[in-house]
Amino acid sequence: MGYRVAVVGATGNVGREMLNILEEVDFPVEKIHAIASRKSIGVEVSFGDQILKCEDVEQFDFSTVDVVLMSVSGSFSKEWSPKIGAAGPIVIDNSSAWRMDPDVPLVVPEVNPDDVEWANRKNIIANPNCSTAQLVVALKPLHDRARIKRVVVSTYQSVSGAGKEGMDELFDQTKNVFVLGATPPKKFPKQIAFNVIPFIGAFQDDGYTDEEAKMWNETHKMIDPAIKLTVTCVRVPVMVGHSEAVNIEFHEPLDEDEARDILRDSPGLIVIDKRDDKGYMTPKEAQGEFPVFVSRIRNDPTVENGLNLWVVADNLRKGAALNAVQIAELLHARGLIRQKALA
Ligand code: 2RA
Repeated sequence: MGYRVAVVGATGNVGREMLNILEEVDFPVEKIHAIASRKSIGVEVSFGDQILKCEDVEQFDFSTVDVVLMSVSGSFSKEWSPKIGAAGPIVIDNSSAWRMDPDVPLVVPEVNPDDVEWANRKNIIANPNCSTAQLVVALKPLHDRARIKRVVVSTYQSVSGAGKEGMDELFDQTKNVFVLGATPPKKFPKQIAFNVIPFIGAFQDDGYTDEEAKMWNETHKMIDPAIKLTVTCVRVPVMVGHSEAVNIEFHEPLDEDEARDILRDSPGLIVIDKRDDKGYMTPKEAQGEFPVFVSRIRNDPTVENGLNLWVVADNLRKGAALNAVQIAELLHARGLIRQKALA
């Protein structure tokens, strides 16, 4: 016996990964539904050996399931998550719609697992933005030891963060550069093939982008509002895997050796940090993996108690689908999913 689970947005990059990971981690599933918008009704997606046909979100009776994993736009989630939550199941939402709602916990299980305890306020739990998820897994254990004063991050975000259209655009432009000349940008504001774009999301009045603001707002909600964090988010021509160059200043002394030991002992992290060609991680190597990888751990001698890190993860996994499934596992472990399903 297991839970009745629905994945909404099952045909997208992250929705498909949610189905893959539910199966890979052996989450106790009694019945699984792939849900999508009307235009995708009948589209087939796989769940292990099973082929699921997508069902129409408008027609689906959400009171018949226990857990709903959502990978949809913010506007869709704003409309649907409260309705679904009110129908009974707990909603784990991957959009930005609910992350900063004071009545919705924003959770990375390695960082703030106890926040799932108050998820019943709206029956919604938010998944952070991909670039925040991998960052906080690395920051939290260091903050617990030496209290972070300030963080400066530069991201190197893969095109899969912008969905399948982003991946198609990189693929097509790269091919076309050799045969026809590059095709004009559609999904991204400028050519992404053989280029980098220092802009993700939308500009705010202060000159930062909303992608950048998400990183400090979400870090404050999950770890500590006293952490000063500044960031530049950059799109790079990588298919999957976000990387981050992270400079941290602590209140208390913490050197690279102790930081390496702390990170090695922390959940969800793998330290790959040797000073040779195999001693650091790249996004290509992180693709398809569960952990967050930390490399290039170095003292920063230009500030008191400074440290530099290189943090890499699969943005579709830890940055999205895996984190959502880990939240479901956490709810299961704490008995917070409707128990009648397991009776
Ligand atoms: C991106 N962070 O990489 C976004 C996806 N959530 O575009």
